[in-house]
Amino acid sequence: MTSQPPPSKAAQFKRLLLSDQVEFFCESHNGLSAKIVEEAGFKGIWASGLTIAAQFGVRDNNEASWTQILDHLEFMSDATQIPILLDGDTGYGNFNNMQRLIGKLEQRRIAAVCIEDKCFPKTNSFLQGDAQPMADMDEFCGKLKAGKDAQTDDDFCIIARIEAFICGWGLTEALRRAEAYHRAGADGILIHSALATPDEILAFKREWGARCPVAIVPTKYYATPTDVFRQYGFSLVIWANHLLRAAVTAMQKTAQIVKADEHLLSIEDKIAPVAEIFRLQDAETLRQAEQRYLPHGGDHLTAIVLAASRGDELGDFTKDKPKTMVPIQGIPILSHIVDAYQTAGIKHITVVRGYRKEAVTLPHLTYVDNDDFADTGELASLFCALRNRNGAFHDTIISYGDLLFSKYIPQIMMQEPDDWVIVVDSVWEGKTAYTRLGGFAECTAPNSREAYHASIYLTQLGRDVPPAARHGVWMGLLKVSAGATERLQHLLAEMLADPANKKAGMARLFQELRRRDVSVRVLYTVGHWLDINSVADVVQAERF
Ligand code: SPV
Ligand code: MG
Repeated sequence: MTSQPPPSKAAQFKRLLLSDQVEFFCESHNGLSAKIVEEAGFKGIWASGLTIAAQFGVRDNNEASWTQILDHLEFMSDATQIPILLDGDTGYGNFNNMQRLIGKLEQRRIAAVCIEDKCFPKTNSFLQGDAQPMADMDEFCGKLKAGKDAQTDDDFCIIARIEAFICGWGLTEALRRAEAYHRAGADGILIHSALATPDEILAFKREWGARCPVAIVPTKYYATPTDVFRQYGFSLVIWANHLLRAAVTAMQKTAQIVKADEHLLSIEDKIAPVAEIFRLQDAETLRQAEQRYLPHGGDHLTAIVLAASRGDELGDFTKDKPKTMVPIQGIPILSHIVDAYQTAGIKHITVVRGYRKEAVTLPHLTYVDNDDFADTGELASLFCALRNRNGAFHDTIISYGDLLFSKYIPQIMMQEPDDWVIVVDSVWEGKTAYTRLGGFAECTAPNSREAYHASIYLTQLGRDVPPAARHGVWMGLLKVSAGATERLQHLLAEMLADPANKKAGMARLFQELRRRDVSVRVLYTVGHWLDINSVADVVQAERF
């Protein structure tokens, strides 16, 4: 079943405008306040000319250019999913400017615009309103028509705002204009009043009836009970400037206190914590995207090297140090491993030590000790590393301390989004050096040219996979996503509670994952690794 895309912002707005109940829009003046309005549960935003001008520090007299307003609106629109009704002043010019405006608003997913019948540059309605000239009615009708003709989305709405009461004209003029604007194609009327009582807007609504939806801005008649607006059948109530005014009071108080105190103690617990700002900015989504798209970011990647065992098979090589410290080409195996991880962008590397732990002292690594190494196995060492982890879980690569591999191996593993990823070498027969074998792997498909493009998964892993089922050899590296690393820790705790698993190796983990139907993604490779298990391997490794 395909899910329906959410309705466009314009469609949402139109639905609200035409709904048979009163709807409430709240002012916002930038991306942050728009988000706050949305989170508060409002279904729509009033992009107020007054408050946008004020947050710029300029007057509500078209001092900010219309393109500056547009740029600003884009932030508000990007930050929210609910429709925005722009207070478009007088349309920033004549019919031609209005047409360009509509095009630009639609591009920015602004749902609707309200234009008022005054002259450019306009003045705020509460500043000597009755001294303000009104626009010529016919010219304003032309502007509305031009706007409606310019819109490409049928749902885009144009609200005609009548300033007849503001400019000292009466009800008759208001109704005459409402009728003309309605005929010119306006989707709704905004009737404005600067009185402290709702008398004018109620008189208007009584006469106008339900010929088209009516919006109001109760800034001055704020004491009127909302039920009155409901009873009169208004469509839209706009709280037009209250967030900016709240912010101004809070900012003034805070600035005065900090200036006087010269310290932050009296305000710190009265203001939003920085974490709240990050939340509003959605820093978390970026963090997750960085994990996905910045393979060299490093900070979110970790590696665990299982290096607790002696490596008896190397004889004298490991008398006074564990296998991971045996030198190859002049430096310990562990240095090669660290080098490969660091080149792949993995900065945090944890090494599980056991045998002759004092000999494992390379710098800039985190060490965790499995002092019970002689009587426990790889899973116990891995559990030690996870349990002693510092802080959050990260994408993690787990590998052995005696394994040489090329840096491209961890790189390709980290790029795979799957929770569990292993690398399988499909060409192993005849290579004696690979005899210890992390285990034979049977996969959902053998390695082939097609396998390169397909998603292949592990079906079983171990030494006892029948020869006919073997698609390759597990190289001894496992990538586990951050979320799965947390699950892995719980799984190991569960498994190790069973004494039978005390000495269990990694193959046992894969059996358990299979039993639980956990998919393990397989990446095929050919070569690029070496498992040091004999003196002969040490010699061969000199050429690796
Ligand atoms: C605005 O919010 O900018 C308005 C409403 O236009 S008013 O300030 O009341 O004119
Ligand atoms: Mg305005």
